[in-house]
This record gives sequence, structure tokens and C-alpha cells, in this order.
Amino acid sequence: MSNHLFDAMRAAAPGDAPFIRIDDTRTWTYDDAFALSGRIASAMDALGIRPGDRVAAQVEKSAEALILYLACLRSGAVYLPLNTAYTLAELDYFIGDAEPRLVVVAPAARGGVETIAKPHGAIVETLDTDGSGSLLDLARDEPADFVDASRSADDLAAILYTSGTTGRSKGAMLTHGNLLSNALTLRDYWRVTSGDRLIHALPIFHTHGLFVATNVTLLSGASMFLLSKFDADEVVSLMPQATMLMGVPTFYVRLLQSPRLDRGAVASIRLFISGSAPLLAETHTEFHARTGHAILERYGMTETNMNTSNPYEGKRIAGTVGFPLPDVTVRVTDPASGLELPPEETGMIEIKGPNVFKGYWRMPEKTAAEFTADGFFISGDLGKIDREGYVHIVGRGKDLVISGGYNIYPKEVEGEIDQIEGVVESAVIGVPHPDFGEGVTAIVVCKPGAVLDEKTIVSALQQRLARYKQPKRIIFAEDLPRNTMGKVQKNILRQQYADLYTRAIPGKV
Ligand code: MLC
Ligand code: AMP
Repeated sequence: MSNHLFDAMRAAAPGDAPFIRIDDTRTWTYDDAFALSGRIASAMDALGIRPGDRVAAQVEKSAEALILYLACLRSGAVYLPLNTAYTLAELDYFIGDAEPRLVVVAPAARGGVETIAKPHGAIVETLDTDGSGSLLDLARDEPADFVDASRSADDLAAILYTSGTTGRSKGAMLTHGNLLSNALTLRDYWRVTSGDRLIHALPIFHTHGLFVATNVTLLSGASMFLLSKFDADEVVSLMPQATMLMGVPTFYVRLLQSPRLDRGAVASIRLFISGSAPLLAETHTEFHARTGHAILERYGMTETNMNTSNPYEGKRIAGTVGFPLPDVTVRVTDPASGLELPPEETGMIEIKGPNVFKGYWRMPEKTAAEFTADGFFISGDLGKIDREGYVHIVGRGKDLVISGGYNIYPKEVEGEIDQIEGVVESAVIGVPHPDFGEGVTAIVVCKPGAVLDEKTIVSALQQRLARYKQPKRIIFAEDLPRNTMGKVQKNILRQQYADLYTRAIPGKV
């Protein structure tokens, strides 16, 4: 029997070499990690989890949580990681839509999650950051030598939900083949080897931290410092022991604020990588001046894994996302005609390759709508390819805000605000934010006589939306600017409030 992705991880694993460095005293070798993944897979088997079943996890980052992902690959289950910031209301939708057989949550969340998971027939088990919880209790006495489920390249490995500009979130179905092909490509493109030591400070419920960082580490037999979250001071302290860092632009903005970041601190680092959101050219330049390193920027999406990367050798150009990766075809088309545009002309970025997902979970029409007739995925990003072949992202055709590397779909936030008593309508936009890149901002129109302030709106959103989706500022207006078709002109609002977060407003950002 063969298991497409996990077999490759097993083949690359250097046995008793370090895999996860948890803290100064605890390091798990590949053997340790694989043994635990076998025990968890055995425990899931005993719970009745079968290949193709979804296993959802909303757990804080820990070595055990990462091993749960490996256990799912081995058991043939489809891993469904969920942002720890999601509220119960948000979780309810994902569980109803994906119908997981097992949901793993923090012990404190068990009661609440059971009330929404049980009606869908899901089992709920727990996992805490220290490895305690009912899941590992079940795994403790199980055999480590689990017989991996047979999985082909086309079988699902994971479903990651991405919000949409219209309607509810869509589950992007990623296959074993998608994940393996992309991780091998990145490993070779970035020259990752078993000698590398990655600082892993990203969350593990998104493509960046789960697939790019983790799969690339595993497939090169490298090791990682697993940090529970990003902390600039901790990252600078670890740099002398590490060779790589992967981060969103906010990481680099915050690192530059550390007076300890200098050439000495980065002496052992081979590669700094940025992605998930645009890296400002000024951040790139400042980082280079301070450390001597040109941050390597790459471009990806949940649906496609990674598409382009600046070169390992050769010019890493600030403000570009580099070249299409080997095996990945990137083209730019005229959004109106669909025809391919020549270099330097801006249009819709479209992608084809083994990295591109299988479709949206149980949404065949939405899937079909996102692909061209000749099989390219329509990214929703606007860009151009210059004469040297570098891809530039110049805007978004989709109404999306990216804050600190998290996507926020204005429509979802507007929908929640508009339900608040006294609100007529709202427009949610992203405007430049010095820390998060873009700050979620709401412009709200109230009914005459309604008494609403920022606090009332934020507290009404508290139970409905994850914290990172909630507006950092709420502005009250008489009305919203509209074009002749009646459509809200968000570009005007973005211009009007462009310096909202860059003007110093004490205690406001
Ligand atoms: C936290 N907050 C955020 C936020 N993160 N608000 C907006 N945007 C964010 N990204 C909230 C907190 O809840 C808190 O609210 C307040 O802002 C300040 O928190 P903080 O302590 O400063 O934030 P921190 O916990 O340090 O997190 C910031 C961060 C984190 C940038 C380190 O957001 C992060 O790790 N982002 C990475 C996201 C990521 O991995 N994206 C990849 C997607 S995959 P309060 O009110 O409680 O104070 C993808 C494909 C690809 O896009 O190409 O990779
Ligand atoms: P997600 O749906 O969370 O996977 O986010 C994917 C989106 O993030 C892409 O469609 C882009 O809009 C954006 N993105 C990812 N990497 C970059 C980058 N390097 N520069 C600009 N935008 C990026």
C-alpha cells in the first residue's frame, strides 16, 4: 500500500535527527514524531475514523497539534484545520458544511463545541498545548507502528476554508499530489536541506505555516524551532541557532523595530522568506540595509499553494513576487475578453499546475466559475509579468482585505454590522496600517436618531466574528459614496481614509 504524501515524508526523514525543537530542553526527533503520529492514527482508527473522513482541529499551536496533521495523512483522513480565533458561530458553519467525523479542540472549548458538533454526528476530543487532553489519553497505549492508509496523488489530504467575496466560506480541497508536488518544488527552489533549521513562528491552520513551512521541512529532513506564536524578541534570540525564517510582512516590520536586529544577529541565517501579503518595498530595503539580506518574496494562495518566487540565486526584486515556480504556469489575461496579455500589461493572474486544488468542497458550480475553459484557476489578483519574467501583483480584483497575513472579506463583516439595530448600511475597507499592512475599517451609516458608537458596534461583533476580522476603527458617516449604478465606491473611501492609521492617534491602532 502506498500513501502518496506520507511515504515521501518517511523516505526523507533522517531517523533520530532532530525534527521539532520545542524549547531548550525538549527536542523531538523524526522517530519520536512519527511514533506519536502512528499512535494518534491508531487511536483515530479505534474511534472509527476511516480514509476520506474529515478530522477538524481548532487547537493552539503545539508539537502535538502538528503531529495530528501527520496522523491524519497516515490514516487517510482529510485534515481540516481551523483558525483558533474563530467564534462558535463561525465554527458552526464549518462543522455543518464539512461534516467532520472527529473534531479536536482545546479542553476548555469542549462543552461549547459539543453542542454544535454532536447534532452533526461528530465525535469531540481534546488536545491542550502541553499535550494533555483526551486525544493523547486515547493514543498513549496504542501501537506506534500504524499501517498507513493507501492514498493516491488524487486523494484529499486537507480542506482549508477560504472566505468568498459572495456567499459563505468555501472549503478548498487539497490533494496529496498538490501538497507533495509544491513542497518538493519549494524545497529545491529554496535549496532547503537536512542542515537547515527553520524558525517556525506562523500559525499552523493556514497554507503558509502548515504546508509551506512544515511540509518543506519534512521533505528535506530539516528541523524547526516551533514557536507558539510570533514574538520579535524571541525570534531574534533564536536567529544564531537557525538558518531560515518564513513569515508574513508584519514579522519583518516588527523585526525591524528590534534594536537587536543587526548583521551579527543574522550571521547564521541563510534565507528570509516573506509571503501571504504584499511586502512593502521600503521594508525590503530597510531589512537589506540592516542585515545584508534581501528578503525572498513569494506568492501563493490557499487554493494553489505557492505559485511564484523570487530566485534563490539572482535578483530578488522588491515589489515583485518573482518567477512562476517550475511546473506552474502563470499568465495574465484581460478580465473582459479572457485573452492573454503581453508582458507589462496588467490583468487577471491565472494559474495552472499540479499545485492547483481539486475544487471547493461540495460546490461544483463555484469551482467551475473559478476556472477558465482551458483549466486555469482565476486567482482574483491583478498583476503583470514584466519583460524579465518577474510577476508583479498590482491589485485585487476581489474585494478582500489582508491584515497581518489573514484574509478578511468585507462582505462578511458588512453583513454582521448591517444586522445591528440602528444601522442602515456599512462599507468595510482596508487602509494602510503600519503593523498589519492593511487595517480593517468600517464606515457605518446609522438610522436617524440611532445612538451608536464604536464600542457598541465592536461589542455586537464580539460573539460573531474572529477578533482579526473586527474593524480596528469604525467611522460614522451620513451616507456612502455611490456610482451611477448605485455601487458603493470603496476606492473613494480608501482614498479618504488612507492616512487613518498612519496619522498618530494615541491608543487607537
Ligand atoms: C492578531 N490580531 C490581528 C491580527 N492578528 N488583527 C488584525 N490582523 C491580524 N493579523 C488582533 C489580536 O487579536 C489583538 O486583538 C490585536 O490584533 C493585537 O494583537 P497582537 O498581539 O499584536 O497580534 P499577534 O498575536 O502578535 O499576531 C499578529 C501576527 C499574526 C501578524 C503575528 O496575525 C500572524 O501570525 N499572522 C500570520 C497569518 C498567516 O499565517 N497567514 C498565512 C495565510 S496562507 P486584541 O483586541 O485582543 O488586542 C496564505 C497563502 C500564502 O495567505 O501565500 O501564504
Ligand atoms: P489566502 O486566501 O489566505 O490563501 O490568500 C491568498 C491571497 O494572498 C492571494 O490571492 C494574494 O492576494 C495574497 N498574497 C499572497 N502572497 C502575496 C504576496 N507575496 N504579495 C501580495 N499578495 C499576496
